[in-house]
Amino acid sequence: MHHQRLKPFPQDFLWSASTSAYQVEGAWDEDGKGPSIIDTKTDLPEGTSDFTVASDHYHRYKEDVALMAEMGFTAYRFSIAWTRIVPDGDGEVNPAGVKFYHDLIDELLAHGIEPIVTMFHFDTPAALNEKGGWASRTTTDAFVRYANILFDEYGSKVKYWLTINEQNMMIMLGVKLGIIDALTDNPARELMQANHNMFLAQARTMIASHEKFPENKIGPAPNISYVYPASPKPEDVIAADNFNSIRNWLYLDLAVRGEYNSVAWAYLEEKGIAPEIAEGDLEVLRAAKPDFIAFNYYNTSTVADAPFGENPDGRGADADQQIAAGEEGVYKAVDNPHLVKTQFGWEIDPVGMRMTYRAIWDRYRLPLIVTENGLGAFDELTEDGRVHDDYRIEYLRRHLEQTQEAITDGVEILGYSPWTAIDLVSTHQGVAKRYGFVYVDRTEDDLRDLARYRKDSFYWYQELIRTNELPA
Ligand code: BGP
Repeated sequence: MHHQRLKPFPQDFLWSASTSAYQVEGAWDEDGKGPSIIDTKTDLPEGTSDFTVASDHYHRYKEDVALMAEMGFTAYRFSIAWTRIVPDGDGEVNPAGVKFYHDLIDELLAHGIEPIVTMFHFDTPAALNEKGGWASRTTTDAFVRYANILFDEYGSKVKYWLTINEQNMMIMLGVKLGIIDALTDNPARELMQANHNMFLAQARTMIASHEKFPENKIGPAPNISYVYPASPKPEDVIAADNFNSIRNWLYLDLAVRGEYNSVAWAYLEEKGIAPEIAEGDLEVLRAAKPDFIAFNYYNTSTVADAPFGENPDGRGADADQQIAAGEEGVYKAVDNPHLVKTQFGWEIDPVGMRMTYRAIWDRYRLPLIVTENGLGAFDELTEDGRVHDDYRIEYLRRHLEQTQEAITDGVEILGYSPWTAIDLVSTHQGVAKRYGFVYVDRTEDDLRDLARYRKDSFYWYQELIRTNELPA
C-alpha cells in the first residue's frame, strides 16, 4: 500500500556507509600483511586498476574517519583483512596488522562512530587457497581460529559483526570475479562443497561470538536480489521461486535456520553437486543463530521459464553480481521493462528494495540492515574541486524513501550503510566506477595525489543525518 504518513527513522538509526579492506586500504604487502587471492590475481579485467594502492586508506584512515565524522556517521561498515591478522591464514598472528585495526577502531570510537566489522570480504589468504581453499575444511578451521582472534582482540570494542560478505556471490560468480578458484574436474560440485564449508565456518563463528561476548550482535551479509517473475505465466512464477530459493534463501535459510531449503536441495541433487554433509554438521548449523540480518541490495532480478532445449541466456549481457544470466531448466534472466539502468547496466529498483525488506522480514523476523546499496557512476571532479553527483543523491533518496516505507510496513530496520563511504576500486570495473560520498583523486593508472574531495552527496547525507529525515 502507499502510506499516507511515513514513520520516521528511529532515533538510534545507524547512519553509516561501507567499504572493504581490499578495495580501499592499499598497502597490500605492508607491515607484515600476507598475500590474499586478490593480490595474486594476474588477469585483472582490461584497463582496470589493481588493488595494491586502492584509495590508500591504510595510511589516510585518520583523514577518512574525520570526513565520516563530519558527515555525522553514527556507524561505519568496513572489513578486516584476514591476511593482515594471520598472513598465511592459519599460522602466526601479525602484531602490526592487529595494531592497525585497533588504531582504526579507536579512531572511530573517539569520533562516536560504531564500527560494523565484516570479518571476511572476498580476500581469502593465498596460502590457504593453495591448500585447497574453501573446498577444504582446513580453511573452515582456519577461519574459525581467525574469528576467535578477532573476538579476543576487538570483541570488547566492536558490537556489530558480519561473518562473510556475499557468500552467494562468491559461490555463484566468484570464479568470474576472480575471488575463488575451482580447480577440480567438477567445479560446480567443488563450489558447493566450499559453500557448505563456509556455512559451517559462519555457524561456528556465530556460536563463538555468543559464547565470548553475549552482548555483541553478529549476522550474515549476503547479496539479496529479490526475484520477480517476468509475467504471471505460472512457469515464470516457478522460475522466480527457483532463483529466489537458490540465489537468496539458500544462504539465509542456512544462516538463520541451519537448513537447506527443499527447492535448493532438490536443485543440488538434480545437478549432482550436493555437498558432503559430515556427521554433526547439521547440529552445528542449527545451533547457530544470528542476531540480525545484514544484506547488500543493488537491484531485483526478473526471470522467465527456461525450458530444456532453449538458450537460458535471456539477454546476452555480461553477467555479474547484479546482472543475472540463466540456467537451462531453472530460470532465464530478462530485462525488467519498468526499470532503467545505470551506466554499468545495473537496473535501478528502489521499490524492489522495499519488497526485499518485506520478503526477508516475513521469512525470518530478524532486525535488518542494508550494508551495501549505491550508484556506481563516472563522477567528474570540477576545476574548483566539486563533484555534482545529483544522480547519486536521487538514487540514495529513492532507496531511503522505500526504506521508510518498509519501516512503516512494520519491518525492523537497524540502519543504512550504502556503498561506499569513499571512492575505491570496483570488484571488476576499476576506480572509474565511483560510489563514494568522497571523491578520491586518482585514475586507473595514475595515482595522482589521492586527495579527498567532498561530493554534493556528502553534504546531502550530512543534512539527512543531522535532521534524521529526508530533506524535502
Ligand atoms: C558487491 C561487493 C562489494 C562491491 C559492490 C559493488 O558485490 O560486496 O565489494 O564491489 O558489489 O560492485 P562493483 O564494485 O563491482 O561495482
